Amino acid sequence: MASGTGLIYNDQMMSYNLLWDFPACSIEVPERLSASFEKLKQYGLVERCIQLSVREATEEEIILVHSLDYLEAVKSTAFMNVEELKSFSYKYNDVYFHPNSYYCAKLSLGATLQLVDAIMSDRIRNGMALVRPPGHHSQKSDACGFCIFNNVAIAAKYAKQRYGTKRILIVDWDVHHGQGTQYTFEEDPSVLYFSWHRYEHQQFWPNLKDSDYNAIGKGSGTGFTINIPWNKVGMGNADYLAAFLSILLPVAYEFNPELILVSAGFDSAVGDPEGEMCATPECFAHLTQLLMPLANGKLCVVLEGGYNLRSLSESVCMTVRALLGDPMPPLVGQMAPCLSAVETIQNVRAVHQPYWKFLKYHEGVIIKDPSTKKLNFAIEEHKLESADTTDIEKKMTVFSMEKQDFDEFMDSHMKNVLVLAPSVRTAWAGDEVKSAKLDRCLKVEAKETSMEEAGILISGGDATQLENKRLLLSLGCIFPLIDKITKREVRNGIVVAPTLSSSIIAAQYSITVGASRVFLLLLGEADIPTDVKADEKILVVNVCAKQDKMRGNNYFIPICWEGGNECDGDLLHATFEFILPLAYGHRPELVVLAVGDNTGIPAVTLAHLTQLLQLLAEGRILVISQASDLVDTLTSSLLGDPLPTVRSFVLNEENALVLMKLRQELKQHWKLLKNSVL
Ligand code: Q9C
Ligand code: ZN
Repeated sequence: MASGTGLIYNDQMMSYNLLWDFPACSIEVPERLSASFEKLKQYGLVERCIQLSVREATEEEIILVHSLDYLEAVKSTAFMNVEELKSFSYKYNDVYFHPNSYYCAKLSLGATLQLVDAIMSDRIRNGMALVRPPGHHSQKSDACGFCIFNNVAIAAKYAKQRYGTKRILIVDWDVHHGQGTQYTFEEDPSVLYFSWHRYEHQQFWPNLKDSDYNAIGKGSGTGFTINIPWNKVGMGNADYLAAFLSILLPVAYEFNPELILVSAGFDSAVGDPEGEMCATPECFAHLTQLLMPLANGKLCVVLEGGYNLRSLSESVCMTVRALLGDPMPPLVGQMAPCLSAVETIQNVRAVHQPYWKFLKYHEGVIIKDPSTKKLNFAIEEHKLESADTTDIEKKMTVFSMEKQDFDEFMDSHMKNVLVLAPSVRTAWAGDEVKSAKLDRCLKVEAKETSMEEAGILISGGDATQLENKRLLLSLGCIFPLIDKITKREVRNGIVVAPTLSSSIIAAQYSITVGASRVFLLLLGEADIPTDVKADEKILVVNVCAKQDKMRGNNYFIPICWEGGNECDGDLLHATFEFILPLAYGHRPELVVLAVGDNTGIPAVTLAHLTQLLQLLAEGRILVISQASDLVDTLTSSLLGDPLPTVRSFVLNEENALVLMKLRQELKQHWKLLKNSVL
């Protein structure tokens, strides 16, 4: 089992810079690297990573993507004077050359390949390469947009060639469209390219039609290019999260990559002069951890853009924290994507409908005339999300901030989102269960619980079930675990309990000991008392077999599989389309996951669900399993081990329709459920 996070940095990649006045390129400075590395040191993150060394890429590696002529041309820049460099640079679009550019471009690519090697040979689990020049705009015979060699595209070809990697996912969260990467793989179904980018209906650089939502790949690669064009600035945490949950993650699970490469540009973060977006640094930590369950955790993060040094360095640190498996701070801001983002998401889902199973049951049609093209755009938008006006106003002020004010804003923001990891990751309590995984966990002593103590927590419930001694025994295990989790002595916990009703009492108990909001996800049959259903502090989602369960309010949500026996993909589908959007919207301080013993859900799927739920509530989750044979799998997931992949992704049509209907009913209240304007 591969463990550890690799980090590659070398200050030799700072040895080139812009030598003449060229405003379009003035933001790409050597300090981008040193600022990021200094911040990593400040936070003590460097010593927690495994440092890898850089090397120069070979010519053979460079020509995996680039032409020989282009390689020779770039090579010749090492001997040019400033005038020659200038005229060479102007042959391309927004890129500059320096006598050291060729050398640094070889180091930048070599560092990326070193990271791929370490991950593919299981020496580390994941890692980040802090490199410049960036790569994703460069094409077969062209430098472009500060990029000389396409690090990530070459890395994908290299992994295919050297390790026989069959499916590679490239996630390009840089605020610009990585057209170089798209062109490299547009006909290749073995490389799925996902990119979001500032687009503004082609008004934004590089102003290509190829960046729009309807550029989806060619030939046998059709459907394997996914573009998310943002048609306005100011996109934030909720917009990025919505794009991941409603498009990327379901597709990625269906694609089942063996390796994930991230073109990690942080010009998509708040304060960046190029992007003018609003996502805060911890958003990138969430994006990272949302990808970590895939590809056995083989995640290779490679720096691209990012031009606000403060925002860049904080975002780099958050990404590295996520790779290390640290608990995530909650995402700030209203968890509501804006109208323009929803329109984009609707269009992307509509054009990709024929290629991905999970989109088959999509109600959307393509919006030809989006709100951003209308004259009264601002008014229209505020109508749809009047609740968010303060949020939007806040966003607008960030754009106009002076540097000093921005740094103050960041100082206070980063203090607010600082999360300290408990020294123990996983605790358990109860009878001996045969699971080697529990050896790596803290055993917590059960304490005797009286009927009164437990009974107080159920008003109007069925008191006779409390006579069940076994329930009291399991509560004696559950309460101390919740105490330890809420006191931050341990991050998460697991217990085997004979009945799922203990999970309802667990949720109530955690409110009495101070949690403001709890998310209870119940997989299986359980009687839920009316007062719990009505309690807005406890969001209950109950995944159960077909039966007559009335919803009634926004805080008790039964997902009843009308289609009977659910298929492998149904729960995963529900997780992205439904469970995670609700959970992010609720902002719980504790998650309780209760797993019944006859759910029919494959253990692997449960492991993925358990890992994904750890993104909420700073990782505070209590898992209550009815079946002891699931303990091994669930504990492994709580410990943060890399997960086996989900092989099949079959959806039951009736069940998909159930989710669609529920989403329509609930999306006014839970706004992350919006993936179309209908
Ligand atoms: N307003 C990367 O982020 N255009 N490249 C600059 C100045 C070029 C960005 C225009 C932007 C290139 C890797
Ligand atoms: Zn960029």
